[in-house]
Amino acid sequence: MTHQRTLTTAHWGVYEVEYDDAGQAVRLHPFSKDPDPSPIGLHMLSDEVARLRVRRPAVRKSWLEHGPGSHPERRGQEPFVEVSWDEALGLVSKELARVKAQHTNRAIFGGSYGWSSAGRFHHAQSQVHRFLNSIGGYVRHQDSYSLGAARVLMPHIVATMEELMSMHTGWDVLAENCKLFVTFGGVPRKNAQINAGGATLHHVKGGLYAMRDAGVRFVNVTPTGEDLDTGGDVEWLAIRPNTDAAMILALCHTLFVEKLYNREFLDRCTVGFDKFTPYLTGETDGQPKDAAWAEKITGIPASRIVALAREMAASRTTVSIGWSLQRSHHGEQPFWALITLACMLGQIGLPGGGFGVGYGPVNLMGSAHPKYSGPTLPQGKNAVSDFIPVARFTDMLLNPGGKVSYNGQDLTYPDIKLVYWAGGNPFHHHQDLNRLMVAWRKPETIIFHEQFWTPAARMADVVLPATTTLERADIGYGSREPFLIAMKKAREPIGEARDDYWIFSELARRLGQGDVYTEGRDTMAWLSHLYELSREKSAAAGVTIPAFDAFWEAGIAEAKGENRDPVMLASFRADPAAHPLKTPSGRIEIYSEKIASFGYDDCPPHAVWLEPIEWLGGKTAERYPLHMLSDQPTDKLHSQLDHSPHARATKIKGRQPITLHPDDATARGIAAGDLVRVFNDRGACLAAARLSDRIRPGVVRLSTGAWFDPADAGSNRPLEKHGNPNALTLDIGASKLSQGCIAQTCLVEIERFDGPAPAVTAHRLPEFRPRG
Ligand SMILES: Nc1nc2c(c(=O)[nH]1)N[C@H]1C(S)=C(S)[C@@H](COP(=O)(O)OP(=O)(O)OC[C@H]3O[C@@H](n4cnc5c(=O)[nH]c(N)nc54)[C@H](O)[C@@H]3O)O[C@H]1N2
Ligand SMILES: Nc1nc2c(c(=O)[nH]1)N[C@H]1C(S)=C(S)[C@@H](COP(=O)(O)OP(=O)(O)OC[C@H]3O[C@@H](n4cnc5c(=O)[nH]c(N)nc54)[C@H](O)[C@@H]3O)O[C@H]1N2
Ligand SMILES: [Mo]
Repeated sequence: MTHQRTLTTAHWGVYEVEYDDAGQAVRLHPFSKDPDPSPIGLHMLSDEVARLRVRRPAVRKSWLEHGPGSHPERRGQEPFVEVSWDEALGLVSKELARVKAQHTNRAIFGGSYGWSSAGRFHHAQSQVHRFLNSIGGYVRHQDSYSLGAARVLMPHIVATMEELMSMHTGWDVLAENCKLFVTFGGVPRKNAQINAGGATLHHVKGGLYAMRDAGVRFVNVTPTGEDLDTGGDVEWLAIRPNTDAAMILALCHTLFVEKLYNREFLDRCTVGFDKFTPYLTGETDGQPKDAAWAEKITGIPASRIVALAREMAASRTTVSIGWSLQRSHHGEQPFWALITLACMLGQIGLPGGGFGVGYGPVNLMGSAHPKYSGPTLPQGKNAVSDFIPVARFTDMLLNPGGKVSYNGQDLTYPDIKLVYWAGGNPFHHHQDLNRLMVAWRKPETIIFHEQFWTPAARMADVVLPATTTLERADIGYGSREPFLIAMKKAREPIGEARDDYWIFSELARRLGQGDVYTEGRDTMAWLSHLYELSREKSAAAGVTIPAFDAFWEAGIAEAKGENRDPVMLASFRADPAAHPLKTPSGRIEIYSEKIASFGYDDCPPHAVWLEPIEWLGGKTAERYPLHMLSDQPTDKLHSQLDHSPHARATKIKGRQPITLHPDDATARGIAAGDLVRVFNDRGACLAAARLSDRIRPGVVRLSTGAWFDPADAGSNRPLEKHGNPNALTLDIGASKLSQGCIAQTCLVEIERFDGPAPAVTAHRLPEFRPRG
């Protein structure tokens, strides 16, 4: 007997759920329509994944016995006591009411950053924000770890990152028209497994291979030659990390002195070029930003930089940049320099020419499917105006009342007493986790909703068990994906897990705001309501989707409509007056008067090269001579599913592999598979050596995602046992403009670890104690 399969959606793809005769979901299969499905989620139903579920509401022992604020230094080390839902909801609602009454809603941090799961209604971050708004507001965050620097810079000079991401020229147009594709930071297909809300058809492999078949030439500027696979030849320029701005400026310099730039485009579509050139030529500081200068900084031969500039000017060229480049100190600069270079080439708005701000980071960019907006849960109004740039979380906890510059404003850090998190893992995403562990002792109460006993959940006071996408009904939608997915509930929740929506509804009810939060709808009523709102908006944008009942019955819907803007910024190029940008001048700003008015020494009004605080050309490299890149993991999304069989199979001796050049390994007596200690002044972690000659000597790569596993959570700077790079990274802002995270600016040293290796304990359950 065969059974009807249902579909489910994760950020990394759609899966088909197989059922047995008893109607139990037993297996997941790749989505049959997807040309390049991702294996990340195939084990989501497995026992190994279920083993680490949070099964019952749990409260840290001292907090339960002695109340909020008791022994915060014991977070992460003390046992939990499991309690009933009724008791847990009573404790949480009473504590929220106490903090509101004693300290106001300005003492509640609900920034709650994180990717949560796919599914538009149960999106945990939206749910927690809607809930906290319904009870009087919370201190929020702005921007993301993904795009701290670029998200703040780009609207000043071109357009918001959201707009730019959704208007990238499609892979089909690139294959037909582009002749030379130059990328800074590769086009990593491992990253394009993901699209926020759910990739449905993975098109990056097909896109790149079609470009190769059409004869496009590829140049990849990156410290790791492993991040671009076209199935054919790629020229790899192994640049020193964090020096791309210097290389791009030198490309601009060659175009300028050889008069290879497009004056007509600059005059018509940009402002400020003539205020930038005195810096480029060295008139302002005595240093021409020429190829010889850039060679010393970047390690790329001057002759190759000069020749590349000529090749770019002579052919239809797209220049692309990965997001990791702006997750670095002064990370605004490579982006601004790239836009400046693209303006000088003058091919913006032409098919196959211009720029991309990330082909590769996610599946969205390069999609030829129509643009329309999907269902979103309204979050209501926040009565609290305080916010922080997202990556300044530790600074906020450590410095209440302290000041921080941000995008032309002076912000004051609020005094946080209660932290509420649903759908994120700060002990994954934040930098310098040893510093965060100290700051984490400051709040009186930390509440988490979690599916799994993650490192962050273990560090909380109250943990409420949340369902997974397989245990609830929802709608799958990813930007510029062709399909909407009816995510049918595939199985009953494990343990006593409840939907975030149910938890917040109950809390809102206890706090007298039940109707405000639920508007009287249950899950299915919300799904059809949000879907129908999205259908109306789509129709206005010329995209048709079927009515909700037909969609739910069929299990899938295709969004039909035209791809109206197949070439990025084509209408702007054709007539900038009729299609102005939202910048102050309406044009691309090579020089920004607005940013000039902020007067920031670390983000001047045009693209520049500024030395990062740590890099291979600086002083710290004498002690820590290896630049550590912490890129996104191939086998999972951030920390999600780190314990699944798929991700565990990539570990060596249970640790995260760190990639080193064989010369760097030999110099340190390290062989492939050896355990190593990676360290700097901020911390140390264990990892396992993986050797590759596809990495620039002096650079190492330790992907993120291994669950943070400090040997002794109570001590300062404990040894991290599992291979989590954020035990080592630096926690300062990219600049006063953006305050973005700078995970990619980090020097380390490595040695072979010969001692008895401490066991990895990250995937063990915490200790539970009966009450009393
Ligand atoms: N060193 C270094 N650090 C980095 C980066 C880097 O490049 N280098 N990258 C940064 C970037 S770009 C990002 S985006 C961040 C990512 O950081 P996060 O988004 O915080 O990481 P995730 O592991 O995706 O965390 C999501 C959490 O939500 C939980 N969850 C999933 N679904 C639900 C749900 O329905 N309800 C509830 N209550 N919980 C749920 C998951 O179990 C998981 O613990 O990391 C950043 N950190
Ligand atoms: N499988 C998987 N895919 C993901 C994610 C995941 O966790 N897992 N996370 C998603 C998220 S939230 C985001 S924000 C995106 C992030 O997308 P990106 O920021 O683009 O991804 P990274 O993997 O950090 O880096 C990509 C490449 O940039 C190179 N690189 C690093 N530093 C430099 C530099 O200074 N110069 C140059 N030229 N190259 C450099 C690295 O070697 C790496 O190969 O990925 C998304 N995709
Ligand atoms: Mo991200």
